[in-house]
Order: sequence, then C-alpha cells, then structure tokens
Amino acid sequence: MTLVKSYCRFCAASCGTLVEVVDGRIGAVFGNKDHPLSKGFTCPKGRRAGALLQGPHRLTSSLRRSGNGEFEPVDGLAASREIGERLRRIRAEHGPDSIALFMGTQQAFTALTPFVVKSWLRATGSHKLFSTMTIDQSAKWLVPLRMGEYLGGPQPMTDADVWMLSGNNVVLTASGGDGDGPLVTDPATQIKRARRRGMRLIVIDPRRTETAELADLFLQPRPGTDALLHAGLLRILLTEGLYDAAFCDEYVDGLEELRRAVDPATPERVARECDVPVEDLFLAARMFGGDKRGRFTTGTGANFGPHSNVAEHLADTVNIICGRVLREGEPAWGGSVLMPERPAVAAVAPPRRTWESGFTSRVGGCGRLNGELPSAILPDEILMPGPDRVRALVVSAGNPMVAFPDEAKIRRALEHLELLVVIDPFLTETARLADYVIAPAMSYERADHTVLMEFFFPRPFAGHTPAIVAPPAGVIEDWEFFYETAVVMGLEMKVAGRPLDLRHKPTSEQMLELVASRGRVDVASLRGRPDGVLVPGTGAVVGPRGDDTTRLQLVPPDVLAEIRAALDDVVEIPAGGFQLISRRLKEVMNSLGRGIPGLALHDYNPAFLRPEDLARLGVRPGGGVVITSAFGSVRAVAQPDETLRPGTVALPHGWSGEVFPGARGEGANVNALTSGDEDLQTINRMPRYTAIPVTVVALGTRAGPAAGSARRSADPRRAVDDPE
Ligand SMILES: Nc1nc2c(c(=O)[nH]1)N[C@H]1C(S)=C(S)[C@@H](COP(=O)(O)OP(=O)(O)OC[C@H]3O[C@@H](n4cnc5c(=O)[nH]c(N)nc54)[C@H](O)[C@@H]3O)O[C@H]1N2
Ligand SMILES: Nc1nc2c(c(=O)[nH]1)N[C@H]1C(S)=C(S)[C@@H](COP(=O)(O)OP(=O)(O)OC[C@H]3O[C@@H](n4cnc5c(=O)[nH]c(N)nc54)[C@H](O)[C@@H]3O)O[C@H]1N2
Ligand code: SF4
Ligand SMILES: [Mo]
Repeated sequence: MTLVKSYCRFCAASCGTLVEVVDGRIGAVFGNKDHPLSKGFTCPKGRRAGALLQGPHRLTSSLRRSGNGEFEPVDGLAASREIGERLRRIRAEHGPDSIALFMGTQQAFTALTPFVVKSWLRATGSHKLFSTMTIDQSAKWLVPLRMGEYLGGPQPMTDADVWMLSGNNVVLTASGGDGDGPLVTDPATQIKRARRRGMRLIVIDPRRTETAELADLFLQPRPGTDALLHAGLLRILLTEGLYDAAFCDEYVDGLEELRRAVDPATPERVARECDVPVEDLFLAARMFGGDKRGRFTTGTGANFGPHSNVAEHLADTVNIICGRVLREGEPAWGGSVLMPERPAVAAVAPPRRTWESGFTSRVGGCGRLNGELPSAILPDEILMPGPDRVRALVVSAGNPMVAFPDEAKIRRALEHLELLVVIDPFLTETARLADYVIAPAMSYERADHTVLMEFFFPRPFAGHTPAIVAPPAGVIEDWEFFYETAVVMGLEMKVAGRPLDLRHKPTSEQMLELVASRGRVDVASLRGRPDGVLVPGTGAVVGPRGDDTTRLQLVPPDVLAEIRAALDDVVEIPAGGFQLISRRLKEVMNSLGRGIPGLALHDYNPAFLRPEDLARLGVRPGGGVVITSAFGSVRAVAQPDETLRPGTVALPHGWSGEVFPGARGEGANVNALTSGDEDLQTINRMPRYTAIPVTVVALGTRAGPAAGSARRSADPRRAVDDPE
C-alpha cells in the first residue's frame, strides 16, 4: 500500500487528499493537512471516491446500442470514431445547427474538458450550445449583461464586516453562489473564523439550514418572495441613507428610478407578504448597509423562484448602491494563476445585450447569453420541426433526464433524437436513452490541474496532480472523445487561442500545458509539488478609471417592467396547500454519488416535511406521500425535518425511481413537478425550481387538484399516480 497525495475533483473546493493506493486501486481517502487551502478538510463525498470510482455501477467500458436495441461493449476510441462519422454525415446533410451539445456539472471539474468541448462545438459551426448555467443561477449571467459590470472586482469576504447570504447553504454545498473563495473551501470553518474577527453573517432561507445555524441574523421568509424582500431591503437602505451616495454619483444611472420602483415594497408589506418580522427586516438592512465592507450574495434558492431575474438583479443592486466593490488603488484580487489575468480597473463595462443580435433560435426567438442558448428550450429545439432542428446531441458530464424541468418532455425529446451520445461513467437515466455511452476516466485516473477552479480559491493557488491509478482498460479521457471525433469530422479546433494539432495526438500532460499557456505559472513548475503552491500576489492594484464615463444601469426599461410585475405578484398559498422548495443533500452531488453503499443516507431522496405537517397529513416518518403540482405528480418517502418553514416540502433533485438499471428505489424525480414551458423567466428561460404550489397527501389517498392552478390537470399523462 502507498499513500499518494492528490486532490478531489467532485466540486469546486478541490480539497487536497491523501489517497491509499492498494494494488492499483483506491482505498481510503483522507484530507491532506499540508494542503495550504483545505488544510486536511474533506467531505463525505470526497472520502468515498474509492467506492465511487470502483463501485458496482461504474462503467468499465463504453457502450453502443446494437441492432436489437441492447447495449454492447465497445472500445472508447473506436466508438468515438464511429460517432465522428455519424456526426459528419448529419452535419453534411442537415447543417451544423443540427448538432447540439449540453455541458453538465461534472465537466467543470476536469481541467481539459471545458476548453476542448467549447472549441469542438465552435469548430462544427453549430450555435446549439447549452449548459447547466441556464438551469442553475442563470440570472448571474443576465444581471451584468443588462446592468453593465464594474471591472475592479467585488469586495472579498476576507476583510468583510458583514456578509448576507440568501438561498445558499454553503456549509453543505461548498458553493458560495458568487464564487467567494472562503465560502468554497471548508466554509463552516471560514465563516466561524470570520465571525470571530467580527464579521456579521445574515442568512435568508426558508429552511434553518446548517449555514443559518452560524448566522447572527436569520430571516425565514416565505419561499418565492425574494424579489419583494430584496426590494424591501433596498427601500430601507435608500430611505435611511445607508448607501454610498458618492459611489452612486460617480458610477450609477437610475438611482431615482430605482427609488420609485421599490417604493411599493414598504416594510409593512414586505414583512406581511414575505412573512418575516418587520424588525428583522430593518435589522438586516441596518446590519448590512452603511459604511462597511462585505457583500450580499445568493445561491440557487434565490435564483430558482418565480421572479428570479429580478431577485438577482436587486441583490446585486444592493451591493452596487452600497459600493461594495474594490476601488482604485486597492489591491486587486489577482487570483488568476494558470488563466490569463484580466486587469482590474475602476471602470464599468457597458451592458451587452447579446441575445438581441446574432443567432436566434426558432424556439421563441431566444438569443444567446455568453455564447449559450437557454437549456429550457433544448427539448423544443429537438422536437419542433424546422430546418435547423437538433438531430444529434452530445451530453458531456450531465444528466438532463433528472436535471431538466418537465421530466416527460425531456424524455420525449431525447427519445426523438437521431443520435444521442452521453459521456458518463455511469449508466444514468440519460445514458440509458443513448445510442452510445462513452465511459470516461474519472478523477484519480487522470492528470489534472486547477486552472478552472482558481477563480473559487480564497488565495492565489495552483495545483497539479498526475493520474494516481489506471483507468479500466479501454476507457478514454473526456477530451479524447472530442479530439477523435474532430479528426474524423475534419474540424479545425483552437484551444487557448492556439490551433490543436489533429495529426499528432498530444498527451494529456501536453494538453494541460496548452490550456494553461496564458497563465503566469508554468505547469511544469507544479509537477512534483503534490500540496500545490500558494502563488505570490502580483502586487497589482485596481487601476484608474481613465476617461471612461460608462455607468451601471440600475433599472433599464425591461428590468423596470419586470420589477413592477414582480411587486404586483402576491404569492398566494391556498389553505392546506404546500410550497415545494429546493434543497441539496450532503452526500450526493446532484445525481452523482447515488448508488454508493453507505454514502447517501438512503438509496432515495426523501421528501422533507415538518413533523406537525406530517402528523396533519397522517403520514408516519418513512411513509409514502404523493406530491402534486399543476404539472405533474410524484410519490416520495416522507422524512421529518424541523428546520423547514411550516407548509413547505423539500424534495432534492437528481433522483428518479430507477437510479441505475435494476436498482429500483423509492427515489422521486422532482422535475415531474416542474414545467419547461410555463413559469419561465424572460431571456434566459430559467425554469421555476422552487416555491412551487403543490398538494401533499398520504400515499393511498386521492389527491385534490394542485394548489395554485389546475392548468394541465386534464392531461391524462399527468393523472395522479394513485395506487388504489
Ligand atoms: N453536497 C452537495 N454539494 C453541492 C451540490 C449537491 O448536490 N450536493 N450541488 C452543487 C451545485 S450544482 C450547486 S449549483 C451548488 C448550489 O449550492 P446552494 O445554492 O447552496 O444549494 P442548496 O444547498 O440547495 O441551497 C439552496 C437553499 O435555498 C433555499 N431556498 C429554497 N427556496 C428558496 C426561496 O424561494 N428563496 C430563498 N431565499 N431560498 C430558498 C433552500 O432551503 C436551500 O437551503 O451546490 C453544489 N454543491
Ligand atoms: N428541480 C430541480 N432541478 C434542478 C436543480 C434543482 O435544485 N432542482 N438543480 C439544477 C442545477 S443547479 C444543476 S447544476 C443541474 C445539474 O445538472 P447536471 O449537471 O446535468 O446533473 P449532474 O447530476 O450533476 O450530472 C453530472 C454527470 O456527470 C457524470 N460524471 C461524473 N464524473 C464524470 C467525469 O469525470 N466525466 C464525465 N464525462 N462525466 C462524469 C455523473 O455520473 C453525472 O451523471 O440540475 C439543475 N436542475
Ligand atoms: S468539499 Fe468538494 S472537493 Fe472537498 S472533498 Fe468534498 S467533494 Fe471533494
Ligand atoms: Mo448547479
């Protein structure tokens, strides 16, 4: 047995690990105390990497659907070339836009895949690029595109006086919604340390989360009321003068319009409709506002609601009017190490309404954000007739069958494809519908570096790891699939600004050097330094504004209209009805990690309800419930949870009734309850994943119509799945 240092690649934290390698297999995984960022910290997911990589459900070979419809094993490189040939024909016959690509979550934790994937799709000439970004915190892309972006960078948590989090359970997810470093690596310790030095933490969440337990002030509003709540906070900050008037004078347009727009959000109204004590609302505004440092950042909860684009716009507006950005002469963030540095300047980049020009989809006339189309339109891109209909889809490290809204619709779409290729180490719900499943090498089986994660680190840092165990024979690395198909398709790819040599295949290590070639640290200098290296700062400071007079647009006309609509919309919950809210599980990463013995608490996702709500429904812990929305119905296993707001039910996403072939569990796909057509935001078509009106009844009881509306209840496919 040897102990080898490496780092974990299941989430952005990239914790340093000590891995037992026994006969070429992974044994126990420990935290590496010498790692300068994680200092020995790991989470249960990271510690079970051995079971994940070597467990019973891991694909040890790629698969091809044969003539009789069954999967047969196929060599990964051979399959890639076959697929390249099929893609070449589809492209020649139907044009480049008949090919689409979906980028899933796990792609982001490999250094090479995102670079190669994006340049691959660009080289095909297709515009049909989709990712989880538009079914996640999608407004985080939209807000700067409409408001403009301050280029000096945000104030960090390191020296903050106050931090406010909404809909973001960082202690469980290691995901500071805006990528604030200290909230990513070992967030509980970082928050405790910050509070010891005097930082105040405000948490807004309908659930008293693990993060809320660390807060100085906790607000537990009614789900889906974030836009109103943020407007209410802004109103107090503006009326009490708790904002940075000098910064606004210099950098902001629309302060008076903002004042008028949030005027209807009076403290009394906000307190009543959000159902929070009015004193707490004032307390939050006064604790946050004024001459302090620190930011208001949001997670998925605040980005999933019925007015998520407005909620996020107003959250960022809180930061802007309070001037919570780095000013000229302050030390710049300087965390780019393997990536090229973008100089920080105290200037504003103008809004970029990229969706208003260039390629638009025939589905709803949608345009692109940061080069991507909204994921919610992907099913219609496949299903709706039209000259550039998507016929072939490559899914890179994602599981749309459980991630997309409207489970039935995404299934229909995936089944309608001429060619579905899924690159995934597991036979997921999505992979089971594929023509080819490419089995990739997993984390400890491949070399990597931290190029794409450095943005999330609290200090400038870089790490490299070689592969520490060999992948199963015949398994390829993700990037190789794209390389091999590119060769067959004759694509000309550029990676990190340089042409990729398609005659002489580079090694993975050469590729790692290529993608980091614009950084300030050489990959070669990281090899043999398994703890990674803290990189000295550049000493750069935020540069002057110069002659530029661009200002941030607080309330462009479309945003103003959306604010009005959001503030007109009263969130009504009929008596006896519930609100379905989102939440995540500690032991799994979306759908990754299911099926590992002993990792997830159960082999299903429970429906969490308050004990008294369960009692009222006559359901025992562990008993069955039927949850019904206006769009569909699922059965789930009930679990008591005192941390919830009364009248809410939380059902984690990423599960279904059949997680892996033959492994029938009692999991429920929450996206049977969501819609891909209704309740979508403008522009980014972000679905509503929280604050969904539902009814909950004990399994075996006939369900009434869904709370809120009976749209679609006439659809027989959506009839309640009642066992009676
Ligand atoms: N263990 C683990 N870690 C993960 C993941 C995982 O599945 N498991 N997933 C990863 C991914 S892809 C992401 S995007 C991040 C997400 O990271 P987070 O955004 O921290 O995700 P959650 O833990 O679901 O936290 C969302 C919170 O929003 C609250 N909420 C629900 N509805 C509302 C609402 O209407 N308003 C407000 N204000 N809050 C609401 C929920 O109660 C919940 O506490 O986590 C990443 N890390
Ligand atoms: N109702 C509802 N819907 C949601 C959410 C919600 O909270 N509620 N959350 C949304 C959010 S924030 C997100 S990010 C999406 C998640 O959407 P997805 O990213 O589509 O879902 P994941 O389950 O993260 O899929 C990751 C896949 O990558 C595979 N994988 C693991 N390692 C590797 C690897 O090395 N290479 C490759 N090729 N594959 C690998 C895993 O087996 C898994 O199947 O779901 C969204 N959908
Ligand atoms: S926090 Fe993320 S990187 Fe760290 S051990 Fe857990 S999954 Fe791995
Ligand atoms: Mo996500």
